[in-house]
Amino acid sequence: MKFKLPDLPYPFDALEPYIDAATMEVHHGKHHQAYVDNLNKAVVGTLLEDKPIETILKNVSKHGDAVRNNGGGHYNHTLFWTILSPQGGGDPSGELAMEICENFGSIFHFKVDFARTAASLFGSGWAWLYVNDQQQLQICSTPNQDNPLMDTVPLEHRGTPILGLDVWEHAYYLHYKNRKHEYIGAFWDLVNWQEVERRFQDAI
Ligand code: MN3
Repeated sequence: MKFKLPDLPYPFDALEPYIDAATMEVHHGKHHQAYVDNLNKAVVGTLLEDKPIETILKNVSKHGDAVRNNGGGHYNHTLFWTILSPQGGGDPSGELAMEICENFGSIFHFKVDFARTAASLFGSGWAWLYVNDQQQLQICSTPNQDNPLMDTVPLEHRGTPILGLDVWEHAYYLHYKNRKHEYIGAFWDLVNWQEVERRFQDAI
């Protein structure tokens, strides 16, 4: 099988108390595994088997819903695990911090904008910080397992994601129940800004 579930870079309980071990175990071992399995089923015997996931998503309009939903699910969760860390939290620094301040006014305003975007998403989806074609940092949300790489999202929301927050109920419901705002607030205590900075440098 071409696509594989990546190992989590930390134990299931490493993100407690912000994200509980039971949620991480189901989220990684069941939900992400299912996206990988269903993506493999959708691409087996096709030319897509040999393409990187990013390339597939950039042309996803040419493929079916199974590739869009499961390819997006695989890419999004793979990114998500890496931008969380038990040593995360605090604020970004360096060039990323300067760019965030330039685009959003301050780190604080960026966090408020991002959290508002995540909280106001109706139904399942993701909030993103991404670099657009003009090399600007932007915030958007996407429904389901879509993301800014996909040629199916509106042009103004396209780019390279560098930070993403899963706001599907499966990401928080066991621990937070309907308290989505608390989950979004706790996210900031886990963000691995070094990894976000690395992705930012790759994107520009
Ligand atoms: Mn998820």
